[in-house]
Amino acid sequence: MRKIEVGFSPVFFNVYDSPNDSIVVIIDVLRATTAICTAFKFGVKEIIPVATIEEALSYKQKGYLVGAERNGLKLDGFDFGNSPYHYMGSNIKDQTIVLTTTNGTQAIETAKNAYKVVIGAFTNLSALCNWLAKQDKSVLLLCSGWKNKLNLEDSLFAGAVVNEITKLSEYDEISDSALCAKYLYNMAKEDPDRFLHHSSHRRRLAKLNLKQDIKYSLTLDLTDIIPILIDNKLVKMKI
Ligand code: 3SL
Repeated sequence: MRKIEVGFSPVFFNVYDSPNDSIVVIIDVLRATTAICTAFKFGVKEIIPVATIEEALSYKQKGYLVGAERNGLKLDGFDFGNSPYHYMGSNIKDQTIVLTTTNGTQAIETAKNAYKVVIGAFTNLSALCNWLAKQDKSVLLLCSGWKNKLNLEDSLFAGAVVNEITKLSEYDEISDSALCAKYLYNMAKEDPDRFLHHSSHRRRLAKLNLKQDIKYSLTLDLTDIIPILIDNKLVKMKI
């Protein structure tokens, strides 16, 4: 039985039937999952997501390249923050990067024992949906939210995925959470940027002068790479 569910924040993970038996899509469009997709587009070999700053620091001390963000800001002493623009340089090609972010890498940690964990962003939407629709598995769209609270942009992206995959394939059950996200997306799809105008994280990033990150993160289909978690490392899925 193939179902589609949306977890509007990581705290919903265990609420769903057998989440560890589903494909879990981690969503943090502003900005962690967009930054991850960007790093793969620019040739990173693998990304090791870690939940804590202490873990990130210990990798840094071992000589790894490390991205670290809290509350939207790059942490001092690390190589990158969480802007997709930090992951566009030739310095990341074929490298291993360690990454910790406020919410996105926590959501990955929550879901790490699922059947498959993949990364979703507007920048890989079509590739992700085409792949999901071909899998004989239930899908849990897990929004990273903000400190365990729902946020609008991740919910919107979850709705975009529900919208697409239900056009491409038949699912046995589309949960109320999935319908809710889809209805939200259908209200917003003509102008997602405008729809998100009053959202809390958009305002937070705008205050930090990160409007170009928002614009980039809402751009569709810049890459067909789907990052997948294998042995606690994100790598480029072989399709
Ligand atoms: O929460 C996260 O993981 C980040 O995406 C937050 S921020 O966009 O870097 O502020």
